Amino acid sequence: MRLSRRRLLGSSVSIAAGLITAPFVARAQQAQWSYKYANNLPETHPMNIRAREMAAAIKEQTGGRFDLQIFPSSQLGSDTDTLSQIRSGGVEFFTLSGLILSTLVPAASINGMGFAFPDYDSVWKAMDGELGAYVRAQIAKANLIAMDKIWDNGFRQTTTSTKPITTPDDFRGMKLRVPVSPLWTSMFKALDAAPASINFNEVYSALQTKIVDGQENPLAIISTAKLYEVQKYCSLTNHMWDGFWFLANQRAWEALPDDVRGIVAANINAAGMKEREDVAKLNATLQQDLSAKGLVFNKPDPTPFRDKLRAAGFYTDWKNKYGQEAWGLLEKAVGKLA
Ligand code: X2X
Repeated sequence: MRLSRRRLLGSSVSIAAGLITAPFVARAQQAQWSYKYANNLPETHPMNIRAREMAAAIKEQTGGRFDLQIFPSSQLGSDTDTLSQIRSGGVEFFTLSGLILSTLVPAASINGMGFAFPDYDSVWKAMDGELGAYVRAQIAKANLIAMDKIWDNGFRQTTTSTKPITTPDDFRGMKLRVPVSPLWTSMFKALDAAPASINFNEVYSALQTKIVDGQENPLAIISTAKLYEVQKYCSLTNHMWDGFWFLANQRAWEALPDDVRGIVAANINAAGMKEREDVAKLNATLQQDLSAKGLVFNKPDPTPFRDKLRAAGFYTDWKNKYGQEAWGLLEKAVGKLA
């Protein structure tokens, strides 16, 4: 009786000890910070491939203290929804096109000015230089933190299910999906198209059901989001350069101790540099692959498109909207536009 009672006591003590130590051990192995990173691109896009590598490196370098959870393909909502969530702190990180961010920070669309950047060299010089610094300062005023290195989306090309774009006239009356952004709408209106603002998570089905005839995106997206399945023509219009600011919710960012914040920032910026290389390579080489998948390519002369925008007053209007300081920095990078 005594023995068994002691045994019973002993075992209940060890059970109790187990209950106390088990969660303690688990907590020691768990991250201290678990932050969500949302984006709108497929898992196969270099953005998500580099983000997964980056998350692993951050975990290792912080000794497991920081865990970055990646939510690709607009899993947490459309870009418009996610922009609200990063402002409220519902997500901690978000990569967003500067043009869409311009619904909150007007200056952030400036890199998308029609036919402004001739090549990647001029893009990186401007975005890693004075123009990018100007835009990041505007973003900070909206209580969002933009990492130093903008990630590449790329030079945008036009796809349609109806006909190739060879001259500006081909845009006339065309129902074209554009992202939710005043600059996009304004530019395609100036080209006499009929732009419809649709978030990216609805683009494939909008094309498939022919709610719109066409859309415009870099080749890396046309490929990884399989837009070639629901489009016939791809016209290499190169009409604007678009990039993704890697944004952090300010409160969540400032809650991190300096050492962790340093590790996270360094890895995000390094991953962004690798993503730039991957995307540029894809955008330069995917034409062959997409042709084999059935897309019919052509490359129009950009001059008449630019002339039409100029004649419509597009550049002068936007110069007035951005103001002399921002416009001056853009023209310093790309030459006179208006
Ligand atoms: O919505 C688009 O077209 C995309 C994926 O290119 C952007 O995020 C701007």
